[in-house]
Amino acid sequence: MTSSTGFASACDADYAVASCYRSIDRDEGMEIQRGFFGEVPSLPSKYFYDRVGSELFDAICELDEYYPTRTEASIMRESVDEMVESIGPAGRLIEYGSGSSLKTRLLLGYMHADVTYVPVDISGDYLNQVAESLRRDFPQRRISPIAADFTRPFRLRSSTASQARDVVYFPGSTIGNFKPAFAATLLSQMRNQVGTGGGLLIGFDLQKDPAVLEAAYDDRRGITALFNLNLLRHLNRVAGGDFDLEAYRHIALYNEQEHRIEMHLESCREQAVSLVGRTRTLAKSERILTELSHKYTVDGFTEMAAASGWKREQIWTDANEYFAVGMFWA
Ligand code: AVJ
Repeated sequence: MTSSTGFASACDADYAVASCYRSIDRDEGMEIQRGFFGEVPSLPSKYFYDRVGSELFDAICELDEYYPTRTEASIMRESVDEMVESIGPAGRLIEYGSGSSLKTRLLLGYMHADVTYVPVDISGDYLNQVAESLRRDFPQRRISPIAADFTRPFRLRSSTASQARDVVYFPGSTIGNFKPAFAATLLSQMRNQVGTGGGLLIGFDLQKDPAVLEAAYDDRRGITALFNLNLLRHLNRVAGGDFDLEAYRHIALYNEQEHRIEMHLESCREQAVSLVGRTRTLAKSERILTELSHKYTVDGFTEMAAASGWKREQIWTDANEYFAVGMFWA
């Protein structure tokens, strides 16, 4: 099977190999090509989350420097009553990028019994593993996972609960990984998914001392560096890459203009790299952008949400104003 892009022909063998993993489709191949073979090479951060990457991220959440997860969890513990009160006897709680659903367990324990939990995650096998453990721990709760890439429109199963409202749950400041334009698109997609009267419970990281931010994305133990490098191992497996992980160095810098952390992998020497059937040369010290993590102000985020049709109901923050969780209605 040959195609104009040369993608299929070069990767048939890899594609066959990849099929025993979660194989990438043609669009994903094109997306990877556009990024990596662009002027400034970049790679989609969604490829952080294969099984190894998901487990490395769980380890990151335990790090002293990485404050977002524990800070958000403290806000949830503090205000879960108000949050579930606000959600009410909604039909479904739809979590985008659910991962380990660790943070969600608090909500699942307090929410109205009739609420169905719909975890959505790109890592299918990890998702089903987590869903099984949730069913064991919450036997009364309906749990209906969807393996999907939430950055692309996906269909929800038709809802049995007629009157009930749907609420999207998007914790962890994952919204920050998207440039403002795409973040606005995603917020609109969520709004269209739940419809008028639907809700959004979202966690977003707040602007703060750049030294605190850079430490959070470049921890002393080097776990974030492993998480970043694992992206290359995953792409070697599913997209015909031949990255030599020893030949890259992890970099995390705070961009004051754009109010965001930028993670890169820096090439330690001049080297040729093949990926999705094409090859490019990386110069010594040339950087591949692997993740953006935007940081917000409460008012700035409220404005962005309003532009996508969301009305702010309530914002909860921690005492240091490091992190915020917001409830919005469509
Ligand atoms: C899970 C995407 C929110 O951007 O803070 C953690 C991922 N990257 N350390 C973030 C991440 C580096 C994290 N999100």
